[in-house]
Amino acid sequence: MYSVPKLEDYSPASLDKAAAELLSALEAESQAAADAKAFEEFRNRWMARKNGILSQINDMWLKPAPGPSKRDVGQRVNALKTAAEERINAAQSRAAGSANDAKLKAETVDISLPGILRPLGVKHPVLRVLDELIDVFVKMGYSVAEGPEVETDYYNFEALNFPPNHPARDTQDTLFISGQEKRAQRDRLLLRTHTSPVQIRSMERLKPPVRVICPGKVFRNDAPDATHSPMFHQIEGLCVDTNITFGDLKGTLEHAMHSLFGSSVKTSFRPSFFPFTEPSVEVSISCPFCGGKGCRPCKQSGWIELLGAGMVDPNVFGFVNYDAQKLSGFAFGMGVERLAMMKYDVDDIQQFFYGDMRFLEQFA
Ligand code: FA5
Repeated sequence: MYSVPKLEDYSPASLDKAAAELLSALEAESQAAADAKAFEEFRNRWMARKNGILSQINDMWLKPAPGPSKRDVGQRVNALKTAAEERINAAQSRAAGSANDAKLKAETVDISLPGILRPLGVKHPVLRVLDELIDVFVKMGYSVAEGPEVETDYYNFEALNFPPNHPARDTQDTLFISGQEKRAQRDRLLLRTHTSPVQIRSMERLKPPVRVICPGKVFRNDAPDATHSPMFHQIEGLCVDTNITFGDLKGTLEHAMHSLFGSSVKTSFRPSFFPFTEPSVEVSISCPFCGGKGCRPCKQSGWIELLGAGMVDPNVFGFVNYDAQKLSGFAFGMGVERLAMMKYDVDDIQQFFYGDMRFLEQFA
């Protein structure tokens, strides 16, 4: 590395030689100072007040020069200082440029790279079936009504004509809210076991004729298995008017099942019992997988039971001050998960609640 020599000879020729050596060292070091750190070192080595090369030539060349040579040495030292400043400025812009280049390079966006694919969310299969059914009934002139998931005993049981000791009121089926003992039986809170309370709430709110569907979550103290879940969805239907007959119920449910499963499915109505409908029925559809021949989903019977329904019991009209002499109506309640299981050939109801992406992605 260059170091400033002591001058023995102050003749113009040897002054020029010493100046030329210094210039070429300056040039080489300036070129080598490629980044900010190297530039800093380079500048300090040449410009530092104490012991920088430019100070050294002042002290070692100019100060000791004999009187007659002072002018020659001074001119060269000044020229060298000017040259050094130029090289330092040039090196500074090169170093800044390289820092800028590095910054730009780091920030470069490669627009030829494929983008990050963000998976789009889709409707959950249960909500899909729910919305599809709502659509079918809205087209038939029904409106949508909702009710609370935490219900009173009155709406969930009493106004629906459940006698005081009906087994459905038992803690075996119903999830009661604790600490309700001080309240009257009818005001005690529970998680609704079906969407039927919304029938009562709707009739309290509306004058007949009434056509409502009531979708929502319901809760039962059922142990989870392939067809039971402690939380599931129901969609309730209620139609009240003058001259509503069982034929209207059959026609309405047949139309809904055809819309959901295709026009080739058949419906079957078998007698059943619900306290709030009389007569009551269990409705099954012919198995959409085997067409009624018998297969695994329909347990070889050719039929799949989907919902409960019936004609509104006149006692229920009594609770909402509807005139049971003039009015008649039908109601039904479907388990939405069970419908979704049929529609999408899902053999375990729990799949709807695991949140397993491998299952859910099939509906994307
Ligand atoms: C009822 O809940 C009546 N409220 C239905 C009704 C409404 C009848 C209006 C008459 C008039 P049920 O307990 O059968 O009925 O339940 C209705 C449907 O809910 C069943 O057909 C089934 O599809 C579904 N379901 C019942 N329990 C469960 C469960 N633990 N998990 C998933 N789905 C269930």
